Amino acid sequence: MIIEEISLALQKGKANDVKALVQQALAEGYTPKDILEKGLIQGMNVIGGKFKRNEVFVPEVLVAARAMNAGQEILRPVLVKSGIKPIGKAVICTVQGDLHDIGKNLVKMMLEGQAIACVDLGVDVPAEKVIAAIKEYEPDLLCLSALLTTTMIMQKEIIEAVNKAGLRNRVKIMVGGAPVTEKFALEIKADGYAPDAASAAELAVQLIGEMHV
Ligand code: B1M
Repeated sequence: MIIEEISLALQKGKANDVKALVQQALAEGYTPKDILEKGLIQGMNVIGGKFKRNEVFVPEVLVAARAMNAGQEILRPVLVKSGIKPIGKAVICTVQGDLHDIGKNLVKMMLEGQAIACVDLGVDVPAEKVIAAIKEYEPDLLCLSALLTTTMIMQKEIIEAVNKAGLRNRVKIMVGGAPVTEKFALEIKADGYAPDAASAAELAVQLIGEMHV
C-alpha cells in the first residue's frame, strides 16, 4: 500500500521518493490527513523508536527528518488554502536550546490551514526574540514548541518574560511538544496545551476567538 511505502521511504531518508509517493497518493485520492498521520508521522515514529533503542543514530534521524519536511512541503498547498482572509495572527517557534522543528512546522501548517497567518521565528529562539516579535507583529497567539525535557522549562521562562514585558494580556499562549503535558501547561500559566497539530489548530481558533470578544 502506498501509505506504507511513504513510511518506509521516510525511514530510509529517501526525500525524493517521499515527495513522489506523496504526490502519487494525493493523485490516487488519499486524504492529506491519512498521508500525514499514517505515512509521514508513522514513519517518523518508527525512526524515533529506533533512535531511542540506539538502533539508529543522529545522521539517520536527520535524513529521515529531511524526508519528512520534503513530504510536508508537497502537502502544504493542499492543506493551506490560499486567498482566504486570515482570522488572526500567530507567532510560532521552537524554544531556546531546542533544534527540533518537524512538529512546529506541522502545527504551523495546520494553523495556516485554519486561515491563521503565522510568523515563524524558527528554532532555538530565546525569550528576547519572542518579546521583540510580539511587539513587532502584535499576534493574537504565541505558540511555543519544545521537544526536550531540558528545554520545556524555556516555555515557562518565555511566559515569565512576556509577563515582565507587560505583554501578557495582549497575547494568548499555547504550548506543546512531546514531553509537554496539560498539567505542565497549567503550572506555567499557558492559556492552552495541545497534544498534536490537529488539536493545536482547533485550540488556536478557539483562543483567537477569545482574543476578539
Ligand atoms: Co531528537 N530527541 N535529539 N532529534 N528526536 C527526541 C525528541 C527524543 C525523544 C529521542 C529519544 O531519545 N527517544 C530525545 C529527547 C529525550 C527527552 O528530552 N525526553 C531526543 C534527543 C535526546 C535529542 C538530542 C539530545 C540527541 C543528541 O544529540 N544526543 C539532540 C538534541 C538537539 C537539540 O535540539 N538541541 C537531538 C537531535 C535530533 C535531530 C536533529 C537529529 C532530529 C531533529 C530534526 C528536526 O527536527 N529538524 C531529531 C529527531 C527527529 C527526534 C525524534 C526522533 C523525532 C521528533 C519528531 O520530529 N517527531 C524524537 C523521538 C520521538 O519523538 N519519537 C527525538 C515527529 C513530530 C511530528 O512529532 O515533534 O512530537 P513532535 O510534534 C507533534 C506533537 O508533539 C505536537 O504536534 C506535533 C504533530 O502532531 N506539537 C505541538 C509539537 N509542537 C507543538 C506545539 C504546540 C502544540 C502541539 O503548540 C504550540
